[in-house]
Amino acid sequence: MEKQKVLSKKEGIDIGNVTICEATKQMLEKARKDGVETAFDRAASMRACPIGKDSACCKHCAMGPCRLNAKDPYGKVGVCGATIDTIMARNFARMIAAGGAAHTDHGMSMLDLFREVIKGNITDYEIKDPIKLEEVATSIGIEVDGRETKDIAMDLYEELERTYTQVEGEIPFAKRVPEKTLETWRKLGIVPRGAMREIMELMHRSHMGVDQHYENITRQCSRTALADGWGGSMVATEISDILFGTPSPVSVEVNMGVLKEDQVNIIVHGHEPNLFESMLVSVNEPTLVQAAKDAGASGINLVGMCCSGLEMFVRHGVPHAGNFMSTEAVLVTGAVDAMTVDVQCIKQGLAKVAECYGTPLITTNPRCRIEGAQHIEFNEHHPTASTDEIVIKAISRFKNRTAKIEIPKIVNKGVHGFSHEYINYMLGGSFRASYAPLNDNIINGRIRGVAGVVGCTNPRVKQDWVHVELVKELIKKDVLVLQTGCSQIALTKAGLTTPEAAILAGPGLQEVCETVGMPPVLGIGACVDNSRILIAASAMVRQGGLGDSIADLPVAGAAPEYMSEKAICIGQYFVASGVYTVFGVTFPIVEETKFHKLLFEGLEEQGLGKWGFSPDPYEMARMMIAHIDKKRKQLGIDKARDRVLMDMADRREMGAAYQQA
Ligand code: SF4
Ligand code: MSK
Repeated sequence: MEKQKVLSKKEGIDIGNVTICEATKQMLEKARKDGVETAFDRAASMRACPIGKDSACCKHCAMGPCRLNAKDPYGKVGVCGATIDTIMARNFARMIAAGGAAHTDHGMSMLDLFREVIKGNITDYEIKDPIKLEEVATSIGIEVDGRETKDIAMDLYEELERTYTQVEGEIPFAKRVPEKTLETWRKLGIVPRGAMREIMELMHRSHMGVDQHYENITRQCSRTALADGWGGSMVATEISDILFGTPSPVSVEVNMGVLKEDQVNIIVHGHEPNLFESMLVSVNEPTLVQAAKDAGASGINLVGMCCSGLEMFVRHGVPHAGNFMSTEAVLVTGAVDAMTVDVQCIKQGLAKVAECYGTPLITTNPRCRIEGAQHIEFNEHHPTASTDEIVIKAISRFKNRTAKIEIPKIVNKGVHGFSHEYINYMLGGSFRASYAPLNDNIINGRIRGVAGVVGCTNPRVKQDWVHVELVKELIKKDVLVLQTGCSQIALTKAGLTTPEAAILAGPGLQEVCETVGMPPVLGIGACVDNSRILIAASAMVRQGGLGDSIADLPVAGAAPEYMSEKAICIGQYFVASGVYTVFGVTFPIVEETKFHKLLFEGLEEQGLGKWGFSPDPYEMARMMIAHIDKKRKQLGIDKARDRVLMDMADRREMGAAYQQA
């Protein structure tokens, strides 16, 4: 095994302090013994650049790079004269362009697949959820009554293609936006056109010498981010549901203990469900199962990681080995016989760790190749050709395993798969599916409000800890939590995604959870599925009683351990949709500047949401709850909550008095 640089004890990380994930800790200990480096080590040995961290530098042209002073932000300008506000806004814009491009490109791939399936050019996939197809079509004005599924699907494809290519006008899913929210967007000129146009314009405007007013740049940031949230990402989610099935609650196993020493372990990591769906077919192919047995394995064990894993466990109950910061650590088990990746959040460092343990790291998407990894291109026209080949490689690695195997014996269970459709059904029942019970319970105060807690893990903070502490605080204060992305894996490992976790919730939320039989923390999908939260928020507005726009709702969002540009784009589309959104870790802006004031206050004054920042989970919870309470007050429902809480206390007192008697 090739040794890597081992950090000296002095430089080395304090393993007990970089993560609360016990399995990851165990593997970091093993990695240290094996002389293998991970992102935790690199983060500790590489201090974040203080100027870059504040976004106070610009390298948009060769007159620079120009570095401004965050401590005296207006004391200096770039060579071209660009101010700190212009420089920060342009940097922010480019993060949104890149983050939005990632999810919209993924959505476009799903739409390409959909088109080829409808045309009959791809036969390995089919429309699994025709009811959802009709619902989505109806939501954007496509006639469905008495029509063939194929005809509806073709019309839907043609309409949704505009999400990407539309040059003028409003994208199709703008029809789903609550009227008052849409009115605000129209007034501000931020209703998105096609994502390609918005991203192209944002890149143009952030070029040297173009848009040099931070307010104008921010408007295009919002428009581009909305083209992702209500466009590319929403298409990705809806088409994935139509093709692969709409999730409904399923109990899943999470953590590294899902690996099996006596089986061929294959991990799929990335974001696109089509690769994973095909992998599921290949691992069940009788000849391959037999080949695994012939190699001495008792079977083939397919496991997910990161968002690919989330797509698959909500649809098929496939076990999940861990979130973003555990992807290198899982290879250290020595038990992974192949790790297959497609796009997004795939650390280049995986190649070195995989090499150390003799695990084939296999890239499959033409967009993502990694030096040192093998490439087996996934072709949707013959999907199992490549996934079969990957399984064969994994079997061969199993047969020739040389790495010492150590699998942490930790498995946690959670219930996930709360799609918008299922929440609707769960609350209202099959005959009158509706959001009325949710709104009623918010109005009567049992549920204080709703929070979306989403996003990545990041080695700059203790892995999972900020997510878990924040969510515990929120549910304790009767805030129902919706989750997407890597965050929900952190919460499952902490035992908070089971109905039994209701006991940790405040009395009002606990009562609702127990009545419905749901967890206080609802995992709803991958990071691209934040669109489900937007749809749920729109349904709450339409249901009535909680105001006329998303900005009126007693809701808040957070990405406590974010790391990706996708997260910044998601944050901006939540803010532009009307949601107060708090980020942790770090925020790429100098405080006390005009651009900071605009994002953290000004956007709310325009009728949108606003940004917040705190690295501390308790402060973050306090900020979110204060916002929820402010919205309750504006809606005139703050008194109802006081009454309910009094009722609960009274009830407890009465119970105690009864027992004493
Ligand atoms: Fe410097 Fe202006 Fe060029 Fe940026 S665009 S590198 S601030 S000269
Ligand atoms: S995978 S963007 S680390 S949530 Fe979607 Fe996880 Fe964040 Fe990637």
